[in-house]
Parts: sequence; C-alpha cells; structure tokens
Amino acid sequence: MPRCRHAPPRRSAAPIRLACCAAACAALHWSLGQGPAWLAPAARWLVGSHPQRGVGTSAAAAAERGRLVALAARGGADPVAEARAKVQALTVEAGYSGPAYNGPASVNDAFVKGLLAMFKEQKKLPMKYAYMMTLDVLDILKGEKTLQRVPVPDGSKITVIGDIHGQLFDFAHMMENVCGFPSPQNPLLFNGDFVDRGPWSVEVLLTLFAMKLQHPTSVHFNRGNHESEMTNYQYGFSGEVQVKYELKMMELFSEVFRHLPLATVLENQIFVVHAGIPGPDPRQWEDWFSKAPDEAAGILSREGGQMTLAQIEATDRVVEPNPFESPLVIDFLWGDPKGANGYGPSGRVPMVYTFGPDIAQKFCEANGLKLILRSHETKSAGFQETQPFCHTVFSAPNYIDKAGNKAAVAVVTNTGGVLKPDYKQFDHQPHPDVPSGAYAPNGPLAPK
Ligand SMILES: [Mn+2]
Repeated sequence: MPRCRHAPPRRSAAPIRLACCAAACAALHWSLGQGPAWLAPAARWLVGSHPQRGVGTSAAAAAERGRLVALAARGGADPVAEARAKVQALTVEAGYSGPAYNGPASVNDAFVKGLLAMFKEQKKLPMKYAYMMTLDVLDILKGEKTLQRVPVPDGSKITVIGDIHGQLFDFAHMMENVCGFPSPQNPLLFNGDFVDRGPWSVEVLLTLFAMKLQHPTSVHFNRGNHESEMTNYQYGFSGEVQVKYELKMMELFSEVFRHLPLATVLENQIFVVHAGIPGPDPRQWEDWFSKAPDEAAGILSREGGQMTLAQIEATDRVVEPNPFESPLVIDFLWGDPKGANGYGPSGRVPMVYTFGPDIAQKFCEANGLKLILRSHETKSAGFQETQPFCHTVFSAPNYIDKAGNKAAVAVVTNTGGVLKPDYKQFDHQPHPDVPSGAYAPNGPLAPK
C-alpha cells in the first residue's frame, strides 16, 4: 500500500487536510492500478471525502453502489459496438404510434415537436430508437472539438441556454415560447447540465439529441458537471435510465457525455463554458489546504501565464472529470466566479477553484475576448451580470421545485460586429406530480 505523499499540516486545518489526503491517496491507488479501478477516485472526491458534507451512510452507500454498477457496465466489450449489435435485435412494440427514427434524415420539425408532445404525455420513445439516436449523436460529437468556434455574423444571433436539469415541462415551454426551435436562422447553444435532479432527464436529453440530429451545425452543446458518471449515479439520471430503459444504456450515454465539447467561442468574442475558467498555475494544493480560504486566495495565481484558446483546443476532453487527471475539465465544469480578486476555494467540492473579476479579465484580455458567459449557478432573475467580464445564465426555473427562481436564456446578437447578450426571462410551468430527485438513490422512484 503506497504511503500518502502529503506532508503533515502546518496549522490546524485537520478536517480539510484529511479530505485532501483521502482523495489524493485514492488517485495514487488509481495511478498504480491498485484498488477498485476507475470510478473510485471521482466518487470519493465527490461524496466520500468532503468535510462539509461529511461521509453520510447513504451517500457512501450510494457511491459504492454507483461504483459497482458502473464497473459492471464497463467490464464488457466496447459499449458502442455492443449498442450497435443490440439495436439490430430490438423491435418497436406493435402499438407504438409516435415519431419513428430511421437515421438523422428522418428527423424534421414534425419529429421534434411530436417527440416533445409525446413526452409531455409521459409516453416513452421505443428503446430501439433511443439507442439509434444516441449512437448517431455520438458519431456527430466525435467530429467536434474540445473548444468549438461558432461564427455569429453581423445581423445574426445565437441563443445560449443554461442548466435544464430534466425539467421537461419548463424546457418545453422554453422551446415553444421563449427561444424557439433550432434552425439555421435560430442557432442554439445548450450550455450543460441537461440531466440529473429533474425526473424527465431522459426525455430532455432525447429531445436535445433529436434537435442535434436535425440541425448538427445549428445546435451546439457544452458539457456540464452533470454530464458525468459520478453525478449521474448520485443525482438521478442513472436511476431514471434504469427505470425507463435499462441500466446498460448508461454506458452509451456516458460515452456521449465524454465527447461533448467543453467550451464554445462565439465570433471570437464571447467564451461560453458551463461553469468556470482555467484555475491557477501552479495549482498549489499543498499551500491551499494548509491555509484559511482568504489567505489561500492570495497565494494562487497564474505564474505560468494565461492559458490560450489554442491550449484549450488541444486538451483531451474524452475523460471523466477528475481533479488529478483532468484539472482543466474540473475548472470548466465546476468553477464559480466570486466577488473579491484572486482565486479562492469553492464551497461545492474539494479541489475546485473560484475566480475573482481580475482573473476573468486577464483571461479575456489574453485571448482577445470580451466576455465569459457561463451557467451552473441558480440566479433569482435567471441571469446575472456577475462580474464585468463574466455573466451567468440559468434556464431551470424554480430549480428542484424549490428555489423560486426565474429562468432566462441569453440571446446574443451581433450588431455592427459587436456581440451583446440580452436576457429573456421565463417562469416555471405546472408539471405532473413527480418530484425533483424522484430517481436519485433513496428517491420515491429509485430502482429497487
Ligand atoms: Mn452545473
């Protein structure tokens, strides 16, 4: 058993130090090929080692269950090849009268609207079609990049949509009445967190897939922190997939999530990312965990220089987020802006940074950008001009049926060569009596 490489704490920060070591040792076991393989570091990082969350029995049990389930899922052959073989054997039930999928060319406006109407009636798309669409979306995403560059020519617009989180009835209202369905004249960028929490994550995701298949160059995706295995096994998506289809299907969804772009630059002016921007360099975890948060902010900077868009573009995105193996992915999927200058700690999970207005400004200036547009945080108005160089847009109204927030989308228009976001707000909609979190571990509809 390798010894933890961390030095003892220099001051009294014992609980945080312990958390750091637990996660670091898990990663060390991972790198040496010992212990329980691929999910353990991430699962412990998320739920098993957080000093504020504690190591609750249910969370630990859920993490272990997720680990075992996912291990089993990954133990077999190539998930894509398996899914392709499975599709051949699946049949569509005789009484089915909804949209029929026969390749990307079969998706038109009537298909998308018919799919959404069917989902609102709480009917299912046949599993055969769900697999086929997911495989075809994966093919498209494999041809995309870590950093997508989307032109927004003078006189045109693109709408950026924040977190959705499986809130199908709010999502349908947004599509029908707020942002409109996608087309070459109405491009849409969905900025992550499509699934988890809300109990219609499957339906939201398949609708997004249908729109992507119909308009692959007018519908864009960025990955959110909830497009990952460690959150899907904690916050309901995997349970929902197991109940509505089969757990095996998670393997293919996870493969799609790993191929999602991480960020999108609009017309070389606006950097759109789910959560945050590159963290400090060097990352200085040792000093971090031995200091109080306010002190830590002062010692973290980018001595190594600003990260360039070319460096981001060259980063391998096809990973599960892990602070040791893919730190930039963690920054993009988990970070948050903060009020004071400098980097600081995140209250969400260990080994995630927050960034001050000076950090955002330096990143923008180094890359010739005007603004960072991100999501990831609930805002009461649905949007917020969080910092001079960083705005937030969040598109899940009354988040988790409790937050009471409005939602918004960002309509980014190019006028005379200058991009500017305008925010369109909307309210939450009535929905059937299925609560947020229904399919999460211990939720009322969780698989037995
Ligand atoms: Mn998020």
